Amino acid sequence: MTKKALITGISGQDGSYLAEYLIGKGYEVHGLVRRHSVAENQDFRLRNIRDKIHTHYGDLLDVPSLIRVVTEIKPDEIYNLGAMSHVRISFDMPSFTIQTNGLGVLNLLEVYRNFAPNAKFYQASSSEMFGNSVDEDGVQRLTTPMNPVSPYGCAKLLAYNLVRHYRNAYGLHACNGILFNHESPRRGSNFVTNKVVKAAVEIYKGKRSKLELGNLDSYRDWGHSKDYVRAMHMIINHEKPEEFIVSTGETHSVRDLCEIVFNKLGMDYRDYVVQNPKYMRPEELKYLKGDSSKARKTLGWKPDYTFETMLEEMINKWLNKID
Ligand code: F7E
Repeated sequence: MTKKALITGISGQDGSYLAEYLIGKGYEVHGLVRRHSVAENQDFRLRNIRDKIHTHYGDLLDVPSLIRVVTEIKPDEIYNLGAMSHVRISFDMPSFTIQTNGLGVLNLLEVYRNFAPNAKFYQASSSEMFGNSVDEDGVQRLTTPMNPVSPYGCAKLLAYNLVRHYRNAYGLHACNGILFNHESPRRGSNFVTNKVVKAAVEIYKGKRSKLELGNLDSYRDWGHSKDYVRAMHMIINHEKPEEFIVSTGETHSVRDLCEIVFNKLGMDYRDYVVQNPKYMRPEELKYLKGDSSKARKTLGWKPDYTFETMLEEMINKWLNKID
């Protein structure tokens, strides 16, 4: 029988890649979308698969919409990717962030437990939950304490714990993927990778002369979204619902990122990049490097992209897009 998947956040970077991946695996794919005043902006990442998926209006904070969608679809797998996903903006909108990323998950778990308890549930947990905790060997792993440093991280930690609690209390197949940063040509252009790549290409094409950034000395473990949505499907279909870290195990500073991207276009980032305090965070997560050995050993997952091949794909997208 055809399996049915429900993806909240289907119009985002991960949602759109996951939908494509599941279609390729023969799933009937449904997605929850929020109403947007510019209808074209609602599903532009889904333009290649619009006629292959089913979208439903709803919101994680609108319980009746969740009940309607879950009872109508009767999903076999629920992927909760819907969130306010921008860490710096979470300082500007702390209440909305806590509601959507924390209470919204509770709402979905309640609807899942009451209306589709035989389904499997995947929660998009985040390395932002670790905050500035790092083990002595310079790595975050499943046993590393979680001390979030942003409203976003605090809300994600609440959701992570709720998922574990619902699994233990009600015997549900609910699991967490703790994903480190993951990027692609579909990444929003206010996240640092795509912001740097887009600006570098614009500078290269003579469209602008400066790039304003915040902290250049924070380190991130950056993978590719396409590799990470494959991991989501493996995690939810693992025989036991558990926690898994998904990461490359490599870390780079924002400065390294600038150097590599500008170099690939034959330029020196120091001639163009300036700092603007506007992009700094009240509390910064300084360093991420994840240990994904459990996912690699237990699930057989490994990334196909390297940091460099991912950046090349992103550069080529902007080179083709900008005249
Ligand atoms: O920042 C620094 C910034 O906004 C990365 C989300 O997917 O990954 C993502 O969160 C680093 C930070 O991602 C600018 O301070 C410097 O240290 O690309 P980002 P993020 O905050 O790490 C986690 C795992 C998630 O779960 C989130 O949903 O880059 N940085 N200058 C800057 N960042 C931005 N955005 N803009 C700058 O101008």
